[in-house]
This record gives sequence, structure tokens and C-alpha cells, in this order.
Amino acid sequence: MTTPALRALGWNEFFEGQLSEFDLDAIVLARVSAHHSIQVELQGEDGQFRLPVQSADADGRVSVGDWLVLNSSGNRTIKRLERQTLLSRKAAGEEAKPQVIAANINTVFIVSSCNEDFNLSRLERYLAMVLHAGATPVVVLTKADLSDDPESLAERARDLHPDLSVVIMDARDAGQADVLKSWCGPGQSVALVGSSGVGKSTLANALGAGDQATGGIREKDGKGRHTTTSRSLLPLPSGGVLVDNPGVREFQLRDCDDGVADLFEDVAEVIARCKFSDCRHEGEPGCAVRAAIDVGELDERRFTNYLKLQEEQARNAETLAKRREREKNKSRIVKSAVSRKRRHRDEW
Ligand SMILES: Nc1nc2c(ncn2[C@@H]2O[C@H](COP(=O)(O)OP(=O)(O)OP(=O)(O)O)[C@@H](O)[C@H]2O)c(=O)[nH]1
Ligand SMILES: [Mg+2]
Ligand SMILES: [Zn+2]
Repeated sequence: MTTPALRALGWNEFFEGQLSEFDLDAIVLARVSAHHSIQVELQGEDGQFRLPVQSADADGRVSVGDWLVLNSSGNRTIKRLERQTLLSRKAAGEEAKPQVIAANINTVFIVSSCNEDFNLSRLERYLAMVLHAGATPVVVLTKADLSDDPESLAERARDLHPDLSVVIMDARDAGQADVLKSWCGPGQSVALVGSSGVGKSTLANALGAGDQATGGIREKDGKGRHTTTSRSLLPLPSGGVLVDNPGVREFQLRDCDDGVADLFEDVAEVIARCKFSDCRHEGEPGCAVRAAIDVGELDERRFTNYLKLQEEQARNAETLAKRREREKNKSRIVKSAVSRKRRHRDEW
């Protein structure tokens, strides 16, 4: 089934290995390039085609980047293939449901601008998500032309993870975007993530992904206008495919324990040196965290963000039932603490 056209779309041995149950003459393979409310756009060997959602994604489990096995007429999904990587976050709203950003992505360009958007804790949040997905993160700092010292921002970003690639550029300049081409070669799938207005679509255009709409930014706070409203898989002249995404204002991690552990390995090593295994790092004797912060070995911001992201991803990984159970227990504990206090008061 491995044809150059499928390879160009990202088909590889991982997906090929999942076809043993099928009669290869009776199936059509396609990759999801866009998912709208009534139609799904697909890319196959013979180019682009569309199917109604109820034919392509009857049970709502299909996302941009997925590989589908269709029937011989190519008009109904038989199976969604297992994903090689999965980029997801907590969906907006109360319930901690996952929202898929894209499936089967090799490299994620985490885009931030060198002006108001630059924020190390936000970059760490993206990095944990990307590392957890199993994709390679690359931090792209845009709007270098608007910053006095973009190189110092890049240095700070490089410190977030060993071997992290960080590039700075004016995203409007296709020549400068050339440094990203090594991640965008044949068979490679790349996704762009980041806040609205940082230049994701500008970068997509610089990489040759057609003519994506780009928008202005608000004068008063430098924020974007949410110009891109849906995600789509776009072919690149360098041979790979690119998923441009709508900008997000803020997002939460969900079930990213491996990503957080990978990103904050240095922090975990310091914590392991604390004298007490249940150290709260709040001034206990023998606390290695406090000592490391005091001598400048550990950045307090990074430590605090580690605790925050660790707690957030675990909370959002809980099922609704589990969360209700925990909240019930919490209110039971509060109630019993209150009654203990009352009893205590009565005794006085
Ligand atoms: N000076 C400068 N302007 C840039 C650069 N990159 C993007 N811009 C401008 O920033 C504005 C927003 O860019 P977009 O590419 O639409 O941003 P986006 O990240 O796709 O935004 P959403 O689609 O809303 O998520 C546009 O006016 C771009 O021309 C850059 O490197 N330098
Ligand atoms: Mg955009
Ligand atoms: Zn400690």
C-alpha cells in the first residue's frame, strides 16, 4: 500500500503494520485534513475528497491528522488507525474532557512572539503537552524584528529543556523560515500551536502552505483577533504537511504526567534530595528545593510552575465520577473538621 502519494501525506511503517486484518484490494486509505460540523475533508492517493461526517466519523473519534481505512468505494470509514502521536489538551468548560488538537504529528512548532506573548511558564505548558504527545517540540520566537534583544529570550527558552531547539525570526520573511525546513521534509507532519496573533499563519505562508489568512493585532494589548478559526492539514513544498491551528487564549493540560515528568526531570531530581520524603518544601529542615532556590540552582518560577502543571494535569485526568467522589470526600473532610472544631470549642 506504500505509494509515494501516501508517503508524502505521512504514511509510514507504523500505519502499514496495522493493515494485516484487511484485504488490501478492498480498502482505500485516506488522511483527515479538516473536520467540519457536517463534512470531513480527506486526502488520499488521488487527491482531496469530502465525506459527510456520519460516513467518515460516525462515532466522533476522528480528528485532523488521523489515518482512516475506508471501504472499497472510499465512501465510508471502516477503521480509524491507531495513532502514532496524539496532541490533546483539556477541552474548554467544566468537564475535563480531552480535545484533540491533531493526530500523528512528528514535530510541533510552539510559536510565541518576542513581545507581550513571551512567557516561560506558558512555554513550559506547551512543552509538557508536546512531549507527552510523543512529538518533537521546536520553540519558534516570532516578531524578532520588534524586540531589542531577541537572543536573550531565546537563551531563556533554551534553558527549559535539554536539546530544545529554539529559533528566532521575522515570520513574514520566507528566507528566515528556511531554518525550519529540516523538520518539514517528505513524510513529516508538523503542527503550529500558540496564542492568537503570534504569527502561526504568517509562518505557514512563509513555509509555502498556500495563502492562509493572517490578521492584525489589537494595539492596546498586542493580542490577536482569532483569525484562523479551524485547523487543516496543508501540503508543504518541502515535502511534509502542516497543520495550522486557531490560536488559544489559554488552555489546561489534561493527563500529561509523562510530559511533565520529562520536562521537569531536573526539578524532580532536586526534590528527591529533600531529607523527608513528604517534604512540602515550605521551610522544613533538609529541604533541597529551598537550598537549590537560595543558591540559584533552581528557578523559583520553574518550581512553582512544575507544582501547578503537575496538579492541573492530574485533576483534569480524572473522570467526572472520580472528581465528584473526591469533592464529596473533600466536603466530608471539611465537615468533619468543622465538627471537630465545634467539639473542640464546646470543650472550652
Ligand atoms: N513585525 C512582525 N509581524 C508579524 C510577524 N509574524 C506575524 N506578524 C503579524 O502579526 C499579525 C498576526 O499574525 P497571524 O499569522 O495572523 O497570527 P496567528 O498566530 O495565525 O493568529 P490566529 O490565527 O488568530 O491564531 C499579522 O498582522 C502578521 O503580519 C513577525 O515576525 N514580525
Ligand atoms: Mg492564524
Ligand atoms: Zn523539600
